[in-house]
Amino acid sequence: MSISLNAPEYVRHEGLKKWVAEIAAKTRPAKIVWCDGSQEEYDRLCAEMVQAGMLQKLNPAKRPNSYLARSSPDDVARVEDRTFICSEKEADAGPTNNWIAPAEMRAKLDELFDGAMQGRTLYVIPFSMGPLGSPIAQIGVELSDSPYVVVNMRMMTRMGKKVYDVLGSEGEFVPCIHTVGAPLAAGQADVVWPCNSTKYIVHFPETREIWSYGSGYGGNALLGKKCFALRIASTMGRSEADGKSPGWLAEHMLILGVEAPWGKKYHVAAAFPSACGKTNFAMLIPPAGLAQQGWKITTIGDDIAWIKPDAKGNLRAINPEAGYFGVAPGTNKSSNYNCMATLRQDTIFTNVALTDEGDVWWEGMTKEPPAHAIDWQGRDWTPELAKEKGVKAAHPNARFTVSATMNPVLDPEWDNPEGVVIDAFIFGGRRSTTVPLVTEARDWAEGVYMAATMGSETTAAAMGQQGVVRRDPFAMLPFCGYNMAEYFSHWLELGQHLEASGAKLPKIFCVNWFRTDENGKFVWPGFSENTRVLKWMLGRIEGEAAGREHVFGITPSYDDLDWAGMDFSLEKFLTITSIDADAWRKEFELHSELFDKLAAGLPQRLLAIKAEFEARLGN
Ligand code: SAT
Ligand code: MN
Repeated sequence: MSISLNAPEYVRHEGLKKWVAEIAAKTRPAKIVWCDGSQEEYDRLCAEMVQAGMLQKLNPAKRPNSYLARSSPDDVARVEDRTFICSEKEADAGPTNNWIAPAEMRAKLDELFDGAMQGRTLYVIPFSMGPLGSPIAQIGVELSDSPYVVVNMRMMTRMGKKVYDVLGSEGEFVPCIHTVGAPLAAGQADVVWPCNSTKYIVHFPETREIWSYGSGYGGNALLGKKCFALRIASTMGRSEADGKSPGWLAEHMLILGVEAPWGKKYHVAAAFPSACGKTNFAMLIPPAGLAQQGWKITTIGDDIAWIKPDAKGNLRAINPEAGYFGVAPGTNKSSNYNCMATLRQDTIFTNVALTDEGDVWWEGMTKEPPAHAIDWQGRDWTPELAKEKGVKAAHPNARFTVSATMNPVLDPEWDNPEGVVIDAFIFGGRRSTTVPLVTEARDWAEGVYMAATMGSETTAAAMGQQGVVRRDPFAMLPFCGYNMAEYFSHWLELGQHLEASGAKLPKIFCVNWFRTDENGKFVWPGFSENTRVLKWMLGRIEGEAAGREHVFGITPSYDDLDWAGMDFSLEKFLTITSIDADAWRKEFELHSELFDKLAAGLPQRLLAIKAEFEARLGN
């Protein structure tokens, strides 16, 4: 029995309709719903999920129009070992991606998706990554059997009916197919968070397709985010590079605006691995000492940037997303005041704790924990239980989903289809040792080297062991859709291309907020105080701030940072800026390991830079 396609008449794209019909024939849902992105639709789906027990409405007096979702305990983060780049050639995926031959993967997907949506609704979710109609934006359509995905995509992307106007009858779109992989037999009761212990997150870069099976969580299921806006988009940006055009970049970067007291506005894009504070940095409030001078920071994006050179050779960036899917634990009024304000209403929380008042709570939200709460798995929780058994109220990767328009410091340019001109790039990892607070690269290529060799201690954003240092080039290790060695070339070539055309390239900086003392405590207070580092960077761009050269770049001396209103001793400063030669010798060995792994296609320029650094370090 074939089900009715039911396409609304405003959908004029025959190719799209044909594809939806094909996927429906394969997955056999009970019905098809074409999402229009309206408030009514959002409210209706939320109400249905409340009815089904998948969402809980929070106390409207405490948290208006907000909901709590609890995932299955084994579906709480991205699954990197189940993520595949299925390029025709294995070498094109490169040694840092999981690869399976496309034909083999297609056979597997055929089997998995056969009847996978039985008993469920197939939602057709049209979305634009980037402002509708922007020359940098791209369109996607996700077919999903999860209403949770629909409501999250509505906040995370420009989703709905208006996308069809841009798509027209022949426009290009990236097809994204998602199922939780839990078909329902007739009369079978649903579980609260359907998913499957088998998971596949699959990308076909040549045909620009995404297939996701078995998970309902975050980056595994909201396919506009990491799958499209990073893995597929990075391959698009690379493939558009030829002799004439340098192509473009899809990066794991926040974008912020900084207003300097001298009346100039700057834009900075910064890459940090997942759960290393991108959202906090993007919503920074300058500390009083600097705010008084007139420093102001506004948010353009908190996770992903698409960056394209304009006709003048300026790098222009847009935030392809329209909302934030941020880490809740650790967020509070002093770590991120603006974020707490953003989350006051209209938010979906996933895997946080529920208080007795019907509000949310997570570790680090308030100094005093509630005396009792329901934890992220629906069990009773008390501070005693936390103390005695180490039970967490919220999952460490608990998230909030909220629309960007709720952010009180949203930059007025955030939705500008032309994007904003980037003045500086920042790369940062989570390193308790070795890497100093801030380093300016002497030139573009040395900056690419620093970004390429970045290491970071792993976090709860991905399944697997936490706290181990792994190389995370450009914070893109899990997100680059093609060979990482070629990605380095792409960055180097883009710089060369722009330099040759006479454009002024953004400066590149490397930061580390996470150095610890002998007791394992963070030395640098971070958060607002990071504005001091930003101020130094912009001073460098203007040729106003001083710095001193060391082995692999330029760092500020104590007096080069503005300490207005902050008490931070020279001794502490030295702890977080010291460069230990032995530690760096070991660090360079780890760079070698990465370069050995990426040897096929690795730009020789990076090896030459490494040799120079090592020579400067001496033996
Ligand atoms: O799960 S997501 O990929 O959306 C979030 C993250 O890991 O950065
Ligand atoms: Mn991210």
